Amino acid sequence: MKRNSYYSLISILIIVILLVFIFAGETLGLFLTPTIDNESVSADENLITVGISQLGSESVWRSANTESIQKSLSRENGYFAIFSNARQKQDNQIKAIRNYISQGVDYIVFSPVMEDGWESVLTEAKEAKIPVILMDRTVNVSDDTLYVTHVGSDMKEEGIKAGKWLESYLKNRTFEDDTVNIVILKGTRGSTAEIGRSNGFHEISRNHPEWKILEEVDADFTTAKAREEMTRMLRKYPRIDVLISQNDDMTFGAIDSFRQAGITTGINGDVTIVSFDACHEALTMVYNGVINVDIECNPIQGEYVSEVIKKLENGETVDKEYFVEEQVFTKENVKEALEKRQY
Ligand code: GYE
Repeated sequence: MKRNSYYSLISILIIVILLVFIFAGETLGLFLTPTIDNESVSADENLITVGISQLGSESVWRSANTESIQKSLSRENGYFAIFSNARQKQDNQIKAIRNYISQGVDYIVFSPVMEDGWESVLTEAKEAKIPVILMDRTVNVSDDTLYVTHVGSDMKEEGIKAGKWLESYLKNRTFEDDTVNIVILKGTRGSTAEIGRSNGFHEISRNHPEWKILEEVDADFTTAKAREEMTRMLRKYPRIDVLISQNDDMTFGAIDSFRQAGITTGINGDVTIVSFDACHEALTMVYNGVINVDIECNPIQGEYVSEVIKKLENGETVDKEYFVEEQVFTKENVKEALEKRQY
């Protein structure tokens, strides 16, 4: 008898420990596999179930994008959203999407870390009749019926804007040997943001034989990687005139390296900086003249995604692509945007 109660006490303890572990794991997001709380779904069948696969949390932009989609697809707005973070790994995204398919969600919203490699998993979603909405970045697939729509930015246009700004800025400036030495910090290789911004910029740089692109290097959209790469490039190249940095987080890393090397940036500085995203911290630097120009990329895409879902729910047709609105910020026009910027 005594022995029995000893065993049941031990079993209860084990169960409690397991439960605490599972609960803590879920809360901290340690388990990648998203779970649907079936009870809550069936308790309110009017909720639209959406599986969201975010690609990571590499930048300020990304956090704002995550907040936007979570806010828009809230319970109050009629959604039951399940979220997973792929930590910049395509495999994790594929796993998350497969999970959503097997759990039979109503919609899948995902931000693909890179463009290639989605044919199989998207075919599985299509066969399961689950509409897929691409947010932020897009995919490269031969059959575009594998997704319903793409809500995001015109990344190529952003690259063109950067090139055009530089073109007019350099018009009345002279450089040693008449060449402008440029380095480019690129985002995650093969991602829409990297491809679009690079292609757009090159469309303009192609017309300028005097623009000498010393190096284009992948710094994965992160501050740490950019700091490392910029420090390396500063040792290698005696004179860098322009930095094109494909997001603000990388710009911050590069500025750290310039400062360490005693090099000034921005208006009247040694290096002209063209950045992308336009988050609050970077816009402050534009205002202070440390960054010359910031090409906005708008992460507030949740409302657009929600609108698309509501349309689909009503049986309406949707466009294949929705672009968010974006501007170009320099010291001259940044003040107002800076005051309003939430991220
Ligand atoms: O510019 C960068 C982020 O895909 C547009 O991804 C997005 C980019 C954004 O990490 O900061």
